[in-house]
Amino acid sequence: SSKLQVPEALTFDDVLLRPKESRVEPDDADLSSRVSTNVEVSVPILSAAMDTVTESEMAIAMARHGGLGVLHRNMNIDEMVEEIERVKSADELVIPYDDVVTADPEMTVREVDNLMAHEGVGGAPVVNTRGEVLGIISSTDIRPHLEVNEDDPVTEAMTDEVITVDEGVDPRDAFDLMYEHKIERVPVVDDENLLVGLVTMQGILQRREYSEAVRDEDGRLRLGVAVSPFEEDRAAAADEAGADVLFIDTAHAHNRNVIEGARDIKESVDADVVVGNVGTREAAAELVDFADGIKVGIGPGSICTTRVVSGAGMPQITAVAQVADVASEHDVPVIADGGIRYSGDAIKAVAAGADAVMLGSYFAGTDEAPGRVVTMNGKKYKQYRGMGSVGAMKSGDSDRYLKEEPDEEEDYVPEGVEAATPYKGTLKSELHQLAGGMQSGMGYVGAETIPEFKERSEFVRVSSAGQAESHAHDVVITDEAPNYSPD
Ligand code: RVP
Repeated sequence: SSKLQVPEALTFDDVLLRPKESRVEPDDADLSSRVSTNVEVSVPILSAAMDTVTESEMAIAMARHGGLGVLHRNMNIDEMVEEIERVKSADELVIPYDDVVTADPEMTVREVDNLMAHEGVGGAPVVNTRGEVLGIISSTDIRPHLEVNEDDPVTEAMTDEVITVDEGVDPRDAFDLMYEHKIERVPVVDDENLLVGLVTMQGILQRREYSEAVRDEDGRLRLGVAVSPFEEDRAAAADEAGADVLFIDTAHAHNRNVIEGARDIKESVDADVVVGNVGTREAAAELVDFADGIKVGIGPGSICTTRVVSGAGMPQITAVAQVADVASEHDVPVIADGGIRYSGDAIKAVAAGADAVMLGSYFAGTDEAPGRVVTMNGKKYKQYRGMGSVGAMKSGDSDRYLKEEPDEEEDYVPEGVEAATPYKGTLKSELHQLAGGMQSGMGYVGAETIPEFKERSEFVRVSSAGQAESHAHDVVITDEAPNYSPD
């Protein structure tokens, strides 16, 4: 029967990169790539749109370290807008007027001191009710050894010859000015000397520290935001709030209604629109003419039970390769989403044709992921759950899996589980291992850039004996490695 002439589909453990002659040292391998038509990243890595993985804290850390966080959508639209604004304003050079802590000239030194301590700032412009800058006060002006009395008006203690900069200041000029005058903060004023914002040395230094950071044209951190194909108002609000990429977030995007919804959204927003998930050539062919990126993964996720529950899915290396065959002809970026356990899996996904990879479980155990650390049997864990699990569906939108909210808990048909993942410390060190392993892979293949690597890499097929040989074997591991744990 033709039903039994079945094509083979492969996943990460079925293949290895064929080593090739190389002049590339891993440190010199350049991981920069793009996640969508207009959004470039320094490392081709995204954190998953899951409520135990990406909220603003994760998105800020991902963008600062060169990748991209994708905000989940198990929150209402107002919360989403706040989260987006948190990311977009995190590294803003000029703190906008509304966010600047200012002192009132009527206040006493003590009151200003308390205010600054309470707000966690080291200084404040003193402005009158018109918003005019009268002076600037810093905690060093009111140290106890100085000759100021706590009950004196703040105008006695402040510096009244204030160095200010004009609106639209070049950050470098502000830095030079602060350096030259040994000052920590400079008010930004308009032509009537009214305060419009504040530039701080701390903000400038922070920006220098994150040289790999992924930023928009205005220097703000970039982020992605997951939206449903059926909620145009959410998409519009995310776009308006400054989302750089909208991720049309479904478990099966090769669906007429999803494609129509995604198209409508694409036509109405400025942000790039990535559509997913898919896992076949035909699905990719439907998306290439309007999507800014295609996300691949039907069932590979660590917490995903789609393949077992529904009997449908596509092993991830084959899924990525098939989609990339079509997408590359139309110059549409491909993101491999799910199933990545090790850095080697991530670079194999790129070899199969992905421009970037998305991970959930790998990051769920870090400090920046939502949720707290719990201890079980003396080991530390963090919660990690599928967005199609009962718990996640109950606490938010269940339409990722195109299901109606049932009346009774036992009526849910979940396609994900609720789990715990080992606690891992900072995102920075996890990303360092992941990116470092990917660079190693590029070194073995002799490719200096991601496009070159995609071109040059070749797979060999691995038997189960070969697979066993790949892992640590015939030994008892005595010390934990930062990038490997057998499972
Ligand atoms: P992983 O990195 O293997 O943990 O996989 C994360 C991916 O799994 C997500 O980006 C998403 O595509 C998918 N996912 C999320 N929830 C579920 C589910 O409940 N089935 N699957």
